[in-house]
Amino acid sequence: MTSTVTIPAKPGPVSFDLTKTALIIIDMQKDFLEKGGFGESLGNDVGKLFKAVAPCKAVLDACRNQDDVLIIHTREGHRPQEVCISKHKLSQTNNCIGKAGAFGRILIRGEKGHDIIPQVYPLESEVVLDKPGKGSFFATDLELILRAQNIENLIVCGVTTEVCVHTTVREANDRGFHCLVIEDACASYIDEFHAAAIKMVWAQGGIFGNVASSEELIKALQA
Ligand code: TIU
Repeated sequence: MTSTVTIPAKPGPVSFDLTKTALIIIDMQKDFLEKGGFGESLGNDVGKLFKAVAPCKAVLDACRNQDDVLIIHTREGHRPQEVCISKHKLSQTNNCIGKAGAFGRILIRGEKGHDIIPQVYPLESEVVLDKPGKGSFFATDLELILRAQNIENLIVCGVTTEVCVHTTVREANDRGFHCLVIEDACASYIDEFHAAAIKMVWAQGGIFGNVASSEELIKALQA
């Protein structure tokens, strides 16, 4: 049985069979959204990301109402033993990974700062995917999960637009998954990067995928 929805999007509408669709929410972690975590340690104003929280929650709630949509939450982070961080990543991030922050050791699995913010906290039934890199496919079993569940389409939300969202969309596109990025459910510390990263997805006929607003998606799901 199919349950296909058509969603207005740039550069054109997309039709997704919801039984073959996953929502992937990228890295909505305290480490990126709260003061005293990884994002702030890199010199960013973490308040910039909060505008994505309500749209992300609205998309999550709408997808939770569709029994067919697989829901995946990702978390960027490293093992407590710090064995899966390259010297390069460490030095390029002010050597802050593993150091004490406001919510425990920065970007370390199991610490409070590594966990997802309460507004979009995963349910037991939802997949939580820990990843050591920016992309969600690198060094994870995401592709195995998607293939095993017959997923062809990804609805993508989260932070930050030009880093982990974009890397994931590029990885997914090369693997043949059709990405729909939800513009207002993503955010960046740097406004012009958000705008450019969003346009890069849908430009050139949709070179990496399509882009819709949370309202467009939710209306289509509720129709
Ligand atoms: N620094 C930055 O914008 N982002 C990251 O380091 N990771 C994610 O985007 N999740």
